[in-house]
Amino acid sequence: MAILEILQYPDPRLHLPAAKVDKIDASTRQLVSDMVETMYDSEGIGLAATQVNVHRQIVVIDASEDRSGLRVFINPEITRREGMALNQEGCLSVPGVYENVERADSVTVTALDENGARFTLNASGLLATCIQHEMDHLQGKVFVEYLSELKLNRIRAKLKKRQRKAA
Ligand code: QAP
Ligand code: CO
Repeated sequence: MAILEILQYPDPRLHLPAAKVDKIDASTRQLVSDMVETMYDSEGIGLAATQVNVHRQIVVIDASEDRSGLRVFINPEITRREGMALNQEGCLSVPGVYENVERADSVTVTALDENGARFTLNASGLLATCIQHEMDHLQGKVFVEYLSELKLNRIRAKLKKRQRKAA
């Protein structure tokens, strides 16, 4: 087990697209378990492999209150989207920034689990939001890129200032 380093926006590696996983083997399962540990350690509800600089289609999510709802999605695909909802989002790669994003209110997703078994899940609310947010990461998209240029520039300036202070 290991805590992995999470790329921080605007790291250009956050924009690399993730390739499909073609074989789920011991090293895939090791990565999944490290991602789970990293997500829980940083008190996140979701983490995409892109954020730990692994450009493969793997997402881990636990959107439950009591950290009992862990789900692993390998090669996820959304097969149904319904309704629209505006919800506040955050991101472990953009710490301290929380903004409203409009997304589908409910989705159906099909994916493989860490044992290679295919499953289909109907999700709504926070879980649906999180699935869409994490799947965006696999395509190289970060949630702040849905915001206006004005807001995005303010966020970039804030993050730069913070990175200067940390250095
Ligand atoms: C994505 O994000 C998400 O700024 C997962 O200081 C979030 O786990 C989808 C976090 C909300 C839908 C709704 C963010 C932790 C965690 C921070 C996260 C922070 C510490 C973000
Ligand atoms: Co994120």
